[in-house]
Amino acid sequence: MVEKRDPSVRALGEALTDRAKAYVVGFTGAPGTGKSTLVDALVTLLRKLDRSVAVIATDPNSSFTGGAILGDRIRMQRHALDPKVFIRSMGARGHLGGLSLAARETIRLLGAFGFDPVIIETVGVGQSELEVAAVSNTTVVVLTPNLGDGVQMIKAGILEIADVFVVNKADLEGHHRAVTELRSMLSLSNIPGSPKVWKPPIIATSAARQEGIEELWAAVEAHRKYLTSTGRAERLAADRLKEETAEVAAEIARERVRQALVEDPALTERLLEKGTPYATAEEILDRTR
Ligand SMILES: Nc1nc2c(ncn2[C@@H]2O[C@H](COP(=O)(O)OP(=O)(O)OP(=O)(O)O)[C@@H](O)[C@H]2O)c(=O)[nH]1
Ligand SMILES: [Mg+2]
Repeated sequence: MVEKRDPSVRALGEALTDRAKAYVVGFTGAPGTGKSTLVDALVTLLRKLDRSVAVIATDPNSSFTGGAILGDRIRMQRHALDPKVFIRSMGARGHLGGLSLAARETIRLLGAFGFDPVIIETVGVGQSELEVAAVSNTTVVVLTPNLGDGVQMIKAGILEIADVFVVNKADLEGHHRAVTELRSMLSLSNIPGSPKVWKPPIIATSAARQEGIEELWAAVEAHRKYLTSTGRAERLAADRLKEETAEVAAEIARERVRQALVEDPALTERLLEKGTPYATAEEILDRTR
């Protein structure tokens, strides 16, 4: 229903606002770095801790099916029959603002249903890593030993969104060098950490061998504490609600404009005469509903 933007979702969401809110952990990184394997390993750990976990796997390049998503399903299949694990693949195409609107709504509902944390995995192409950071409380950026030429391989902007770095595939050659390179890069770009300033830790994992996963979860928990103790958590939540409001408003406005242009041929005629959209857009938005 959320994915179809079904109108009843609104009432459902509004009825559930008093319920628990999920902590959202986003995983992003280049294709094949091991995000799905890592999430699967983390789910295994969280189930040992008796937590209910939801996983949303998004693929910005597909609507509802796709190779990567099918792969995720298969990789996480050992949790598929566990009632305390919810796994959902969501395509991002077709939603205004990429994955954000439907994902935010889904996160809200999953939190109300008692899933905590909600984990989001996205392939790091285009804008998707920024989108995942926009809905996550803790953003985990996943890298691998074969960083290529190091610095150049790490896309601009990715350093800023990372709350935790994972260098996965620790079982592969070149792992130490990769960690060292990343560490020196971060020390160049970062102010030293303090209780007021979060310094993203670098966690070495081998998802395939279920190694380093406790350390990864400890880093996420530490970041969660940091957000709460500094008051950033509240500010972030407020900023996100404002941003979501803007997105919802845009969705409503777009729908109204489209409908007016279909229903009012005179309007379309004037629009075509003018040849530019601004005045007509304003005219429609200015109309009382
Ligand atoms: N050697 C090694 N291989 C790993 C490790 N973790 C994952 N892999 C392998 O890396 C490949 C990609 O893993 P995925 O988990 O699908 O990676 P992903 O980042 O989710 O990939 P996309 O969703 O396509 O972006 C698979 O063949 C995994 O088995 C690891 O710790 N060590
Ligand atoms: Mg994956």
